[in-house]
Amino acid sequence: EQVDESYIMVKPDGVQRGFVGEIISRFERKGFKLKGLKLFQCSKELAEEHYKELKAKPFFPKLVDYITSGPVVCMAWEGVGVVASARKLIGSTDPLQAEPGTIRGDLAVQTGRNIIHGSDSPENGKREIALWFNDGELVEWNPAQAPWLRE
Ligand code: YYY
Ligand code: MG
Repeated sequence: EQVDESYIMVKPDGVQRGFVGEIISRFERKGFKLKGLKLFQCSKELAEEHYKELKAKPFFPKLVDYITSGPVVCMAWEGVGVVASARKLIGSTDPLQAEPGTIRGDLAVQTGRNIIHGSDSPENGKREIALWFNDGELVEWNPAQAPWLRE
């Protein structure tokens, strides 16, 4: 079983709309392990680096403005299959296509205001966690519930 890491971020609209607790709760309840958490005002440079694969897209400038428009909540989550599972919990990029029960399906209506980010591969999970967190901000710990989650 492959243990990987996902970078999950509540975007500025998710913070402004008061969904921080609800979003953290969905990942906690699933059984993933929180390794890093902070409220953060991101710079234009960091937003551009995070989304560098989308640099050529017409929506890129608006995306960078959106991500820097207010504080975000940065999270590092670890677990078996966490990257793929988090994408399922989050739902489709376009919230109108996202299934009910998913975070975007329940809480958002527009792609440009889709309230949350989740890494799209284990490689990008590692890359994004290294980009958004400093060394001292990530914690190694053993959740007491571990034996009740995995046999
Ligand atoms: O990984 P995910 O966030 O679901 O979608 P991406 O294709 O990586 O795009 C990143 C981000 O860009 C998306 O969450 C909103 C924004 N975006 C947009 O504003 N308009 C699009 N047509 C596509 C993406
Ligand atoms: Mg993406």
